[in-house]
Amino acid sequence: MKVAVVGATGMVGEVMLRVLAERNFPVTELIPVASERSVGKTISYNGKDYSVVGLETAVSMQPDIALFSAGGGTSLEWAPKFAEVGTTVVDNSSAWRMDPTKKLVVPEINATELTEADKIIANPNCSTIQLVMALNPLHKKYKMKRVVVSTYQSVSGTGVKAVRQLENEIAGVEGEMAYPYPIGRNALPHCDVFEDNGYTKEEMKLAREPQKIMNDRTFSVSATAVRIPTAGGHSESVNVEFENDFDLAEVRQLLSATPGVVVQDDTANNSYPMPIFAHNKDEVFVGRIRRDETQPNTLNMWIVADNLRKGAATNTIQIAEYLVENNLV
Ligand code: A2P
Ligand code: 11C
Repeated sequence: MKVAVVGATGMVGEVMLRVLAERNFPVTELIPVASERSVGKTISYNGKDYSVVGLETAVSMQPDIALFSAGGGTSLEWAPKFAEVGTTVVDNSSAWRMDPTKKLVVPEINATELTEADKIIANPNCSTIQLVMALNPLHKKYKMKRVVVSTYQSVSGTGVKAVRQLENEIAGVEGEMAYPYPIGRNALPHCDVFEDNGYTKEEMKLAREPQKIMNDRTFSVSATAVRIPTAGGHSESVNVEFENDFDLAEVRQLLSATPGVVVQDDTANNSYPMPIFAHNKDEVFVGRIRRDETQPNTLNMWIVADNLRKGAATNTIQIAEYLVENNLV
């Protein structure tokens, strides 16, 4: 496969390159793509050096697959140009996610919806992916009515500038601010921009994307998204009300049997998911599984994943793997 990575010099793009190599994705030719500022820079992939090209050049090279993580604006403008020359785009931005003509895919849940005709495929938001990975098997069994989620999101979700802000604050040096306030020793109830309804965009992604991925509008999600001073790994406190009652041992079994999910739930030994454990891993970790004692059929749990891997690069590459394995590119 001739594979373009659009945003190859960015935080997610770098992880994409690493994950492609780790998973032995069948790359015959790699095309690293970034902005005009980076054209000519050298990128190393699988021990070989590659020169970064611009978008125009990349389109002219007609890749089989283009993995995009260069912001929504770039995706909106350039994904259709790649699709026109026959490239299948898997896009990690928010540009196409809620477009009714595009599929929004978490491979473990709905990859079977994909066909050869899908030329632009959307990768969900990081905090959505880890949430639906744990919700989907439980929904199938007990039927969800309502989910209330509060997130604890790492600065790497915002990008390089935010990682630098946190590092500068820890080092006690002045620098450029990614957030309106300090992030060290703080918690910002503010991820992405505010919408007219008082929620942030991040919160509305959590409300809308699960219904599309799970192809079910019978449940609803209410979210509060909070930025905390962790370097990598998003955590979520999740309260789920089901139509049917559940057995806690069975909940643990269902989650343990779900590919891509790991149950880490042994409170007697202080074992529960944390960003420091999830770092650099592809699995979604679930723990603190317990009954909400304030109302019937309701569960509390804690979900952690590496937002740059399963939340972004790995999920994108799993979609590409599915396309290749099923001869859809
Ligand atoms: P560049 O490094 O040349 O700016 P991050 O999410 O870490 O900020 O990275 C964004 C990625 O998207 C980088 O690889 C960046 O390239 C790339 N990018 C940003 N704007 C454009 C653009 N207009 N065209 C192509 N690539 C872009
Ligand atoms: C965050 N979830 O942690 C965001 C990052 O829509 O792809 C990814 C934004 C997106 O801030």
